Amino acid sequence: MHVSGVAVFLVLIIGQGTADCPDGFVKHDTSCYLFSILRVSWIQAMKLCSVYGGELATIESREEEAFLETYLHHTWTTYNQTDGIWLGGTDLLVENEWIWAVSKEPITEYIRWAPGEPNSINNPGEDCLDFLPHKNFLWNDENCGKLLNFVCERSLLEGYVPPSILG
Ligand SMILES: [Ca+2]
Ligand SMILES: [Ca+2]
Repeated sequence: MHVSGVAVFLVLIIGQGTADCPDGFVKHDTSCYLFSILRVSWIQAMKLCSVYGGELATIESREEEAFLETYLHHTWTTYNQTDGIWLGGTDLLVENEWIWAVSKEPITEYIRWAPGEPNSINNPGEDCLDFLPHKNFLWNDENCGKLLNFVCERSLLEGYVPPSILG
């Protein structure tokens, strides 16, 4: 039985290495990404990503940013595209304290604000994070009710439990 135990172990290792993303997602590193040209508010985007078993994308490194830029350049069409694309960051809870909404991790390690951002202009302010294809994908704080395209991300890691914000 020892040999079959090793075999099972190897299958698990191989299975983990070749884990695939669900249909419609693209794989990069340990995540799967889905770009949607639907135009929705930030909270609607959060819910839709949850339905897809993920969350609004979090960008935690220059490398991840570069992947998303390349992916979006290839996925991008002129059909129904918006000026910004929702990401999973917000300062809805405490003004000027930006966090990744699902993990609650403060956005401090990797930051990529566009010049002059976050500026929280107009009423009711701008508490949700998007990035701007027409500005080299630099970041902006945006009115959470604005209707934008969005990117979902879900982990490929073993034991990953998709976040649920649907209650
Ligand atoms: Ca991420
Ligand atoms: Ca802004």
